[in-house]
Amino acid sequence: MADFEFPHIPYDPQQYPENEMAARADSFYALLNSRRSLRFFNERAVPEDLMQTLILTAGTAPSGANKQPWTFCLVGNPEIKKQIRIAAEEEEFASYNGRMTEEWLRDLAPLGTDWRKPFLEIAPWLIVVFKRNFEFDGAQKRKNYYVQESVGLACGMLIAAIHNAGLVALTHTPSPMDFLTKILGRPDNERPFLLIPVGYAAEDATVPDIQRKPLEEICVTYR
Ligand code: IYR
Repeated sequence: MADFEFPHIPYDPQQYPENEMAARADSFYALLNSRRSLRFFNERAVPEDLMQTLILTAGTAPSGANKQPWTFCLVGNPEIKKQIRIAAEEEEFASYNGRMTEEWLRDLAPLGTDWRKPFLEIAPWLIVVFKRNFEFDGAQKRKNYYVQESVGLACGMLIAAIHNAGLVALTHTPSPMDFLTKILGRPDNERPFLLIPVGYAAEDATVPDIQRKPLEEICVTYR
């Protein structure tokens, strides 16, 4: 084995016979293909330790130079959720009533969204994801790398983990979202990335009737 300056340890890869591999790939695809972004939540409580496990799962994502440039704020406090809803609705009202282009509004029409965000109070938990653009090392700033990509990957793993647990989520992006920095008192090296309400689906929840692109449209093969 190569000689490294820093310690390396053996890695024991999980491998499966081809038929088992295909069955696992099919069932994982079926699982993730049944995920939908939900806007209608139930108030039913979700245990905090379960939420922590989901966040640990997100934290397994690869990241630039392994800097793990993310902070997940787990908000269950009703008063803070209310503040977040009020601030988000204020921004969204301005967006839907003048800031967003006609084209953008037309593109969103199939989703049936508007400025109202009641789910920010109804969902038992909000995960507010912050990207860490750099780290403070005393007074010195240390760089993080590929922050956008890294945090995006972690959020993908997070929503997969949420779905796997039988819960629902919305990747919500109120814009602009600097109010989250203020409400949650986050430090200067962090910027809000995504606001993810998590919980059980409302009993009468609906989702837009929209489709995923077929393989031919998303995959180009070079044999
Ligand atoms: N941030 C707004 C608008 C919005 C924008 C996109 I792009 C979406 O995919 C969905 C909504 C909102 O959350 O309603």
